[in-house]
Amino acid sequence: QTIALVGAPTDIGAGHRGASMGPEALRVAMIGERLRRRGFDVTDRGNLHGPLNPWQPPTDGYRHLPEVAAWNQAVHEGIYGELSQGRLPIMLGGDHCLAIGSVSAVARHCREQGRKLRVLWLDAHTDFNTALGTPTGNIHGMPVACLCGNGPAELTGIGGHVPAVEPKVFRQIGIRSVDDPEKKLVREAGMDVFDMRHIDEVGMKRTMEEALAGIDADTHLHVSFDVDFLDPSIAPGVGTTVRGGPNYREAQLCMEMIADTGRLGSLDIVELNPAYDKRNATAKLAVDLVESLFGKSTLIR
Ligand code: DIR
Ligand code: MN
Ligand code: MN
Ligand code: MN
Repeated sequence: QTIALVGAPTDIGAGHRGASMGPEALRVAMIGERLRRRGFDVTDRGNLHGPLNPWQPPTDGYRHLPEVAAWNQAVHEGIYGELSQGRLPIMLGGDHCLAIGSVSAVARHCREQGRKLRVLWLDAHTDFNTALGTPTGNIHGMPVACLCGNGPAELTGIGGHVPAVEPKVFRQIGIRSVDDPEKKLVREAGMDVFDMRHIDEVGMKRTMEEALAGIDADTHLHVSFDVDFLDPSIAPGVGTTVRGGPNYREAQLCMEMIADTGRLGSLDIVELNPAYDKRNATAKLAVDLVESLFGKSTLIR
């Protein structure tokens, strides 16, 4: 199977500038070459295009809603096109608002193919905010809510099926920052959240067994990897660091256990912000972890 790299160079939904440089940082860290060396056929489809970041304050609870919608429409079409061609897309973000476009595309592909969908949301944050509860208006804090139909029509309607997905497709892992109004929404939606306390108490191994339970040969597995999932001591290159995240070995085990399912069908790498990084170290770390996600192991290959 061919892997397609799809760049989405924007920070349109973020609270800090610089995630727009993420795709190039991942290329400089040799993401394509590293996957090729592992035996994959990799094609770099270049970058999608969209509006510049006007850097405006929120309007009615949203920052840059028209621009976020335009970027997500482009991502939806780009990712849907790759899936339709039978390729495994890796979206190189860009901030996490872009998962509205990618996950809605994956959901549409799964509906058409009659396949089940599971989304692993690796993140410090639940990204379940709405215009009413958001402390910032930044739409990168809202993609899961929008995908579940709770958001503005410009975003919930991307892909033409509202809601794009049900909350039950998500397993959120690494969570340690949830805004107060967001907590109630997460509970009401019944979303499966494996927060850092859960990981501390039962360990990453059991957490991943729980998050991957029920995945079978008919399941398309999508991983939405917000780099702020990782502890800031190893991954400083993100705009919104939150202390107390997974360490290198925990993150690697997480990726290895996902690889073992053999069901990975699509991936987002988002929120990487080279403006906050040191010598591209966080991009290199992300690429190491992507190698594990695509099957690198110590004794076999
Ligand atoms: C915060 C930060 N919960 C917000 N969110 C995210 O602005 O909604 N930071 N996703 O990465
Ligand atoms: Mn497919
Ligand atoms: Mn996120
Ligand atoms: Mn986050």
